Amino acid sequence: MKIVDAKVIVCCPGRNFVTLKIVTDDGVTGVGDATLNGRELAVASYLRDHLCPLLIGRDPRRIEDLWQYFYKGAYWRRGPVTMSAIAAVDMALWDIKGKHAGMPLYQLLGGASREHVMVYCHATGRDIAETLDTFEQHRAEGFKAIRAQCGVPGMKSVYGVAKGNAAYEPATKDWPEEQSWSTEKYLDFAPKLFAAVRAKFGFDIHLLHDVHHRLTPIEAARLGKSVEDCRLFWIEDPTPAENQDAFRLIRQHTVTPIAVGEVFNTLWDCKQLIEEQLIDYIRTTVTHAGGITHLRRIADFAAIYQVRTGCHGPSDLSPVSMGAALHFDLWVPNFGLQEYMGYPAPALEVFPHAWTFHDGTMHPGEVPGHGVDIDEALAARYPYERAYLPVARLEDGTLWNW
Ligand code: EZ4
Ligand code: CO
Repeated sequence: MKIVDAKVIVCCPGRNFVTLKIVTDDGVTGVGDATLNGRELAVASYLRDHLCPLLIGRDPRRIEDLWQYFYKGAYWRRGPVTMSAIAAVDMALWDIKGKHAGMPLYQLLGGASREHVMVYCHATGRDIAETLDTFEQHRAEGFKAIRAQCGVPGMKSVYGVAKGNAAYEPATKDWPEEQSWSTEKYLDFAPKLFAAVRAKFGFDIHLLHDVHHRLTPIEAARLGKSVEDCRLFWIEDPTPAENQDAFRLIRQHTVTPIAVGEVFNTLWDCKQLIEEQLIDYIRTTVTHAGGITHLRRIADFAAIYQVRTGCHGPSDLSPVSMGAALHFDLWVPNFGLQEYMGYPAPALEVFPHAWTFHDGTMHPGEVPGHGVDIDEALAARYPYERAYLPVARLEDGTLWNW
């Protein structure tokens, strides 16, 4: 059995996605997601120019060996571009293996550990009243866990707040948006938002919040400590995580659970955070952290330290990634929660999928492989459009962490 074709499809059905499609000599195909928001073409080139030529003629069943070949064999290891490209190969090969076996991917991993996968969505608004309204809408849709983000008085634009009635989407066409940030205004306001959610909805629903790397460790400690009574499911990315030591300081001060890792690419990015139990949920994804093969290694390591998974599930990972994530989630013994932001309607048409949503939970379906495909003819009708994530500056113009 041999790989006879490996092609990269870049399309923009509402937003940009990079998809790898691998074809075998017996006509079986597999797809993988390689989308890296705002840097899509770098991964497309890594695949097209460097990995795809090496795939031709290889045995698609040797998933582990191909993973090692592309990771160790490149000499240059890690990084989001490399690991997203390796992930796409890995995801496509697991898809092919599932089709050959006639089994859904979760069965190959060891079978279901639960009946379905709890997912969380986003409530967003320009002020507290609006955020409470969207929180209520999502609760009515059945969600059991909801993330709350809100405009902050005195700040023009804030991470996680949608413009108008559109779903929240951070990337903007052509040029990065510049946002401003005031830690003082945010820290004064955020506890009021959580208190308002608890006052209106009580404690019978999971409440989450994303700080999006904006605080220093001591500021993050103060936030966590000041909202303990609101019993958040987690606060996410309270401070940048390049320096994993930083989380020791936060941990000394607060029992508010912490989720980190959506920008991580390998186990090495989260090793200390997990080993020292400095976090409660690891947010690495099947796309940005090297595919099923590497993500399950991270999860197994995390399990030893009672750290659970909380995979990032933004609209900027394609429905292919969502499918692979849901198979992983259904199997992984130390599952915590899966993010589900949803997709623009054209994206759901371009990527026919077996996964389903019901009453705040999702299921990957029973189709062999990961159950997501790409309609290439339809994808061709949505060509790539250059887009960037925003940048953040302090009020005096200093560049800050977005
Ligand atoms: O900013 O996916 O928790 N979710 C997030 C996302 C990220 C985007 C970046 O591409 O932090 O909204
Ligand atoms: Co986040």
